[in-house]
Amino acid sequence: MADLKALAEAVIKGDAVTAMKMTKEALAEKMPAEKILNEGLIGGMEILGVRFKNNEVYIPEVLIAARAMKMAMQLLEPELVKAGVKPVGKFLIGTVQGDQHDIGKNLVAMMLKGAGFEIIDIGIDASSEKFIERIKASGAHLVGMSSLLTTTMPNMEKTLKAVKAAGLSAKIMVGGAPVTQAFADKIGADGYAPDAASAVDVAKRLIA
Ligand code: B1M
Repeated sequence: MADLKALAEAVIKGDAVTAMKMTKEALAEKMPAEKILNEGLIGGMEILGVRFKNNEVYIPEVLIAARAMKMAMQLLEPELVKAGVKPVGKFLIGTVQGDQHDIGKNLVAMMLKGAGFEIIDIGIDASSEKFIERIKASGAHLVGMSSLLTTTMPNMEKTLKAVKAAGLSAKIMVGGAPVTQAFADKIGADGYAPDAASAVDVAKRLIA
């Protein structure tokens, strides 16, 4: 019988080979893909998210774990599609116009993916028009904007206003090193998170 706790542990350790082997074994035993995803892969990322928040692990560990999860996910995805398992929600994320920093954004995207969200990553230097076009095309429920420069923070407000003016109902979350809760409140964002692990909590709250 597949041991999903051991699978979660392999994800936490970033041991992609073991995570893939265990995922294959669990699928061969006809264990439902959703159970493998929730208790094994997402279970591991959840534990890692708490450790990251508590500064018990750091960015490299999270990146390695996310890679292990991604590789095991590739095995699960066809089964999840067959079983009609829906993602927790669609989360569109990008770095705002004028800003090329994407390490934090990618980390947030990985943690959200680890929590079961479908991620639509529109990359860096994304204009308001690009956000709107891609929100419409994807039907995203949540939109995340990242900014690392004080000079690009105003583009968060610009994009947020443009999204609302376009009549889109997606909830908007902001983050990035210079962004604060006070700034998020000032521009009327629905949510703010200081780090990738908290971003998962905020996204889950906004989608609930
Ligand atoms: Co840039 N840079 N940079 N840079 N860079 C900073 C941000 C800076 C603070 C350095 C400094 O001066 N001390 C400074 C900004 C100053 C300011 O605005 N107040 C700065 C500058 C000035 C610049 C340039 C203008 C430099 C120049 O060319 N003169 C230029 C701008 C380019 C542009 O964007 N147009 C520039 C360029 C670059 C590189 C390309 C060289 C490179 C980026 C590579 C890349 O991202 N692919 C780079 C880097 C690496 C940095 C530093 C060193 C590191 C940023 C980083 O990746 N941190 C940074 C200095 C520093 O922070 N020590 C600096 C790690 C990352 C995991 O953290 O992104 O904060 P962070 O993400 C966190 C949280 O903020 C949060 O979760 C993440 C994980 O916990 N978070 C969210 C992020 N997005 C979120 C979204 C959410 C929720 C949470 O919801 C949607």
